[in-house]
Amino acid sequence: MTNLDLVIRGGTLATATRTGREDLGIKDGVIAAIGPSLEGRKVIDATGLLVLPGAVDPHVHLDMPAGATRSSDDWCSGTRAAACGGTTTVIDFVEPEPGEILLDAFRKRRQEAAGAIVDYALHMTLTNARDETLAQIPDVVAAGMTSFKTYTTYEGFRLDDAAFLRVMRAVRDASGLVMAHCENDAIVTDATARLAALGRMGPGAHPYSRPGIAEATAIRKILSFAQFIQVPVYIVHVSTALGSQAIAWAQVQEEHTSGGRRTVPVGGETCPQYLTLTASEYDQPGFAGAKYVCAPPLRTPHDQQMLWNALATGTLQTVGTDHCPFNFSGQKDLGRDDFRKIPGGLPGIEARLALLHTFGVLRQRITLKQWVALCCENPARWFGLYPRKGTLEIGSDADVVLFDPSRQVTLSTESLHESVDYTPYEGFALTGYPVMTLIRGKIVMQEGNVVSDPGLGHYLFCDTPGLI
Ligand code: DUC
Ligand code: ZN
Repeated sequence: MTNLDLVIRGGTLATATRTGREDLGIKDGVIAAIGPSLEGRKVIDATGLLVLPGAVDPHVHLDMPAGATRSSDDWCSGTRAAACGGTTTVIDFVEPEPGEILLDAFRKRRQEAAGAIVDYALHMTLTNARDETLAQIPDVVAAGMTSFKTYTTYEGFRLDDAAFLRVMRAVRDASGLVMAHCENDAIVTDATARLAALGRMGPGAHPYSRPGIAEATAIRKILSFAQFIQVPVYIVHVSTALGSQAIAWAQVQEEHTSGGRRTVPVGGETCPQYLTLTASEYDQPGFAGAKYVCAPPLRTPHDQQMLWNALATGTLQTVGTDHCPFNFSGQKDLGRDDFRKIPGGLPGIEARLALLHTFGVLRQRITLKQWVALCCENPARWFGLYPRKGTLEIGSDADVVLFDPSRQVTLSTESLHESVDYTPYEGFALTGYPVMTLIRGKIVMQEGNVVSDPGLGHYLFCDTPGLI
C-alpha cells in the first residue's frame, strides 16, 4: 500500500493482545495498514521504540469546582500534560448544579472543554433520584454519555440507599453504567468528628478520617445493590485490599448466579497514587502532608501490594488518575489550620503510563500486554470507546504513542507540564518515557514539546459501556 499519509517504521507494536515488530500505516487519521515494509509519503523511524495505542485516562477532573476554588489545570493545560504523558483520550465529568437540566450542564462543560488538545468524553454525575432527573437519562445517553457517576459520601452529592436503587434501575434501563465513589459517609463523618474533638487538625489526621473500612463497606453495599438491580458497575479509585477483595467476591457471585459466565460487568480502577505512595507521606514535616490529601487517602504497603495483585489477576481492569490538582500555595493551604478544609485531589495526568511501566512492568508486577490493557484498551472498553480508541487495529483512530523503554527520566515539577506547583512524584526515577504522541495521525508531542494548538481535541460519543 503506497498511498499512506504516514508510516511509523521499525518499532515494536504493543497492544493488549499482541507485541511484535511491525510497521504502522496511517491514512486520513486512522490506522490503514499494519505489516512489514510499509511505504508512505512521510516516515517516522521508531527503531528501538514501543509503538502503543494512545492511552485512555478514564477519570480526570479538569477545571473542577471545589468550594471557593477550582482544580488548577484547565482543559488546555491539563490535556497538554496528558499528551506529554502519552494520554490521547481523557474522560472527565459533568457536574450539574442542583436543579439544572442535565444537558444544559453538559453544554456548559463542552464550552469549558473547547481548548482540549486530546480527545475527550464525559461521565454524567447524578446527585438525586427525583423523577424529573431520572427521566433525562435517555437524553444523556443519546448525547454520548453512557456512564453515570454516583457518590456514597459528600454533602450535596451522596445518594441514600433508596435513591441508589432508583438511579441504578434508571441507568440499567437506558443501557448505561453506574460508577461509584465508595466511602461510607457515616464512618467518615464519625471518624472526622472524633479527630477534630481530639484537636488533631493537621494533614497527619487525614488518613484516619477516611479509614479503609469505610471504603470496603461502601463497595460491598454498592455491589450488592448492583447485583440486585443487574446494572453494570465500575468502582472508581479503589485504594484498599479489602475493597478489591469485595470486588473479586462480587465477580465470583455474578458468575455463579449467571451459570458460570459473568453477564453483568463488575469491576473498577485504581490509581497511580495508590500503587506508588503510602500514608506515611501524611507525616511529612509541617504542612507538607497536605500535598497528598485526596479521597480516598493513601493507604498501607499491604494495600498497595494487594492492588498490584488485583491488577495482575483482573479484579481491577483499569488505572485512571483521578487527576485533580490544587496548588500547594494558595489552594491546599486553605486547610493550613484544619485538614477538613484542604481541597482533596492529586495531580497525575502526565506520569501514569510511565509510572506503570517502571513500577509495574519493570518490577514484573504486570506484563507489557497488561500495561497496555490497563492504561489503554480496558478504559476504552469499559466506557464504550473501543475499538476506535485503546488499540491499534485497522480502522482505529491513529492515536499512537512512541515510548522509549530505556529512557531515564527523573520526575520534577519543573519538567512536568501540569499547571500545579508540585508533584507527588518529585524525584521519582523512571525508566521508560513517551517521546512522541500522535492524535488521529497528527503529531501533538515530540520530545516533551507540545506542537499542537488548543482545540484539537474532539468530543467522543460513548457507545454501550461495560467490560466483562
Ligand atoms: N476525591 C479527590 O480526592 N479529588 C477529586 C474527587 C474525589 O473524589
Ligand atoms: Zn475523581
